[in-house]
Amino acid sequence: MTLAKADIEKLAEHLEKAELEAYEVTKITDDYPDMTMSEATDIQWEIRRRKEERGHKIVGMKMGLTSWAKMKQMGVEKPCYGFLADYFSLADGAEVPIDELIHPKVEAEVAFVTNRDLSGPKVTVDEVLSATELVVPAIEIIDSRYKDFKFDLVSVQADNSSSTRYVVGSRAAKPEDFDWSTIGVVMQKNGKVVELGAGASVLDHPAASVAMLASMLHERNEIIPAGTFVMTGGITAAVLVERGDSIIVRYQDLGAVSLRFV
Ligand code: 0L1
Ligand code: MG
Repeated sequence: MTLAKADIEKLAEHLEKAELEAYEVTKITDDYPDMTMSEATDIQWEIRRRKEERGHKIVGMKMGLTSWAKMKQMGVEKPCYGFLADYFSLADGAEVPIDELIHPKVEAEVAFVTNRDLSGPKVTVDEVLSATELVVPAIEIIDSRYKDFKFDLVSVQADNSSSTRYVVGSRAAKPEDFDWSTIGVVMQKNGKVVELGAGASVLDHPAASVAMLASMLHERNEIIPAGTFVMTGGITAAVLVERGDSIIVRYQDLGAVSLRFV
């Protein structure tokens, strides 16, 4: 299928409006069943362009659906990626106004900050680690614009991989400080443990997620520039939250990160 530029622009506006005004839409492949992943990515990059045109900064990237648990939960077979805009960032302990969101879920993640460009289809875990300045614990809030979180990989890639907000913890580590595949996380909701996991849930090693992002960007002749903040994907399954819920995620040797939905 070849989507016209006008269709890409129209679909980007449609999905971004749903994000900004916090309402659900049906998945876009219902109307465009032959849409390709590359066209979906064009829509995502058009949403990004629209935000930059209005003065927002892009402050990082995220990988999504990087664990078998998440792929199974959402019924897809491959990861996707998205961008993080400046207004997505929240402080640790923040109160999140739930009315700004549709049906948010939270995920425990680790994020990498790079110090060298990463590019090409075959970046390795070791190359990612040697190009990493810091690793930080983080919580991602995702909020698919699609009704009931029902989508396929193409629709979700167009919808900026459900990106909406994120929070980073106050403790950072060097890449060599831990084995990131065995780092443990425990998520509590309202004081009860709801999810737990280890770094290897993310493509066997969270750095493999950064390598996969480099490879997906390479398909568009893009790279991960030095200094990029990359959320590597949920170590745990995503947990639905409602007004009044408190979330705390404890990371092995890296402290805790928390949020409350108001
Ligand atoms: O960050 C994620 O893993 C989410 C990617 C998009 C799929 C979803 O909304 O669950
Ligand atoms: Mg995520």
